[in-house]
Amino acid sequence: MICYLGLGANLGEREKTLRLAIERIKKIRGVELLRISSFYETAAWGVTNQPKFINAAVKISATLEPLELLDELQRIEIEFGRVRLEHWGARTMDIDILLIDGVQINSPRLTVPHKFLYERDFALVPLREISGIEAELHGDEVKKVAGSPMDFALKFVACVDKNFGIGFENQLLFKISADMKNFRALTLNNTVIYGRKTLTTLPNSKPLSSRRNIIFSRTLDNIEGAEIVREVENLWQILSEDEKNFVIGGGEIFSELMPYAAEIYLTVVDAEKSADSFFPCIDEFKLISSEHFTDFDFHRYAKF
Ligand code: A4P
Ligand code: MG
Repeated sequence: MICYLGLGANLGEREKTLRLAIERIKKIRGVELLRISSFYETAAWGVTNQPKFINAAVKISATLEPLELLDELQRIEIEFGRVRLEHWGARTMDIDILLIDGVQINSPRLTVPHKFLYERDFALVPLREISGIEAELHGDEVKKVAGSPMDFALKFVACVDKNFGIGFENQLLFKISADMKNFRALTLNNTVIYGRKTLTTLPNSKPLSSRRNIIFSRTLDNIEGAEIVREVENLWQILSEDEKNFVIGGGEIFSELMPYAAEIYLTVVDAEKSADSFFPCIDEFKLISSEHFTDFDFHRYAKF
């Protein structure tokens, strides 16, 4: 089922809490995180003498039953130390199920759509951003603020075969000079983000020159010419919105960061190869331009 969740926090480090909660939602078994909204600062609705909230929405695909999903989300709320003292009161983290595509529920524990969804701009504004769902707003105070991973506009670059294969036994499938030129032109003087295994596929197994290199590794502590991150959350702490941030592989890093991608530059080679790592599904993206060459195509996609 396709499902939209609303997240809100008005105590503590609100943006950081939201980012961590989104990562936790991504890790629920049977849940795939599909997209994330911007972050919005909103005046408290209901009980109004409390601090402002940061609100956001996410779109997920879930194989769980709705009540199982609610259990998982409530577990996350508890993990984040939410103490429920007062109905509609201040909280470190609140996660509501806003909508489930094609589903209506009216049970003691769960009402879907959420019973106040259409009355609250703090839920509707982020929901509209990621769903294309139209809804009338009420003029509540909802202001876009920095802090969402989407602010970094991650751009993915990959070269794939017809089946979206990208590599085999830690080697790239293709070395096409026009594609390598294109990659260089895109990434030069910008930031490249990749996994430790991808490092071994680079020239001399060294970080790329004339670029800021950020490498995901749980084991290495120090790589000359690169910065190391262990967790996705660390990435948001060191990236800059003023730089162009390219994610360049491999398969695991693409999957891990896919919900946060804004754009994709894909070279699709007219061939079928044996592969053991693949580019993830791009259903959340629309094709915005294509260039055709004899043996391959350059495609550019953006989130729609
Ligand atoms: N429940 C029923 N339907 C749902 C659903 N669709 N999603 C039940 C999640 N839970 C649902 O909610 C109480 C019970 O609702 C849950 O145990 C679940 O079984 P809660 O979140 O535990 O308690 P609550 O949050 O105090 O009550 P409620 O009615 O859920 O409050 P809301 O609607 O979550 O509102 N202002 C701004 N600007 N931004 C906010 O995020 N949030 C609230 C809380 C108030 N004002 C706000 C914000
Ligand atoms: Mg709630």
